[in-house]
Amino acid sequence: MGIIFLILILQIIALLVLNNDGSPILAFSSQEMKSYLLSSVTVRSLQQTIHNDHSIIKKFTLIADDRNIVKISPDNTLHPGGILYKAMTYNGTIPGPAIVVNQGDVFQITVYNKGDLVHSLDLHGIEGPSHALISVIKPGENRTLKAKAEYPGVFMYHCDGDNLNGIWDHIASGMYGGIIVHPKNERPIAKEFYIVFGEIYSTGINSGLFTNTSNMSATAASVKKEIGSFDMNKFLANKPDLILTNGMAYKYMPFFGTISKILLNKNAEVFKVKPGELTRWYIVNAGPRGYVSFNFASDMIRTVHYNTNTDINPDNYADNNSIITNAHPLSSISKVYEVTIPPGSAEEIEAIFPEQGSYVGNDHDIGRFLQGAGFVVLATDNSTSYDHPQGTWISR
Ligand SMILES: [Cu+2]
Repeated sequence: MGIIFLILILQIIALLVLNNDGSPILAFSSQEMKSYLLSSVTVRSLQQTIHNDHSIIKKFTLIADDRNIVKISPDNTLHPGGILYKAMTYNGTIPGPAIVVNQGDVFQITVYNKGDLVHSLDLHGIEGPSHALISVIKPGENRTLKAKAEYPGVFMYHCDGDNLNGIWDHIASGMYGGIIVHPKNERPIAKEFYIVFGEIYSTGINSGLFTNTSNMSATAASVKKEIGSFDMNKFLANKPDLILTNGMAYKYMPFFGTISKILLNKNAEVFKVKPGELTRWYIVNAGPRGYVSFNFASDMIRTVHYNTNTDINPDNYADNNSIITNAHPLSSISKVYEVTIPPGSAEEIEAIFPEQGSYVGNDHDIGRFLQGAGFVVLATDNSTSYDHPQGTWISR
């Protein structure tokens, strides 16, 4: 009894740590609500429906909005004063929350549109428009989709604008996130993290690095705070200003340089792991245009792909279990240095950081790295199970 109580308290502490403002909160399923009943932070959006046949539907809520001003670069040497952007968001943050289900779960997502524009939802990893898409939600309205999580892995979700009209700026302005489907045949326990890359094309950034507006010699004091919004010309030219990691460039990168330092983020959080422990990273590339050449500097990685071969008699689709019974992890035995993640795609990656020290998860397109696409991983014996940066913890 004492141990159960202790575990409950630890879970609640982890939950509270992860759910203050500013960064993505996790979408909690109704099943997890049972464990976290004492937390008032997330209970509001959690519901559970038990049907006559005892099946449970997990319910998630997303609030679409297009009026949030977010900080997409901290005040640093490259962008004195920092950079603000008029974002479009699910649940108020870039990215939206990680939606976490188990393979075989039936779940539903209700999207409330609290914004001024038409929004929508497009779930990757789900088959059939009636399950994967909500194409139009007018301001003030809400719509719900229901789906079954057949395929394990990590996938992107995003806004399609008004039935694809505006999909470009709705994604580029932040309406995206990841859906994680834990496999029935689970991989070994690992410390897990949620990371989403995304590009920014802003009208508020006129002269590249070392400035945030038009003044090349800008200082934090002299810079005029200009709130940017989506820049169609930069988007068409494929010239992003920044590459965000979980909603901000340089969010987890304190500096470049040892002898000659470039300050990137004096408040940077870093990812902590124990040397030798198995870690698992759910990495989404929201794009909307560029590829991510992902690697951990000074470590090797292993990608996890699942056997989703459904080359079976379509008649078997009536039988819930027959579709995926042969699903099992096909993790490649071999390790690689780098993996390409196309826009709109995602990868489940495992890594063991063999010795103490700093590692850097990054996009090896170095131009994009300079624009913010990196994060520091610190391997230290002082790491614990619940010391994730805010919003990067994955629920079970
Ligand atoms: Cu939208």
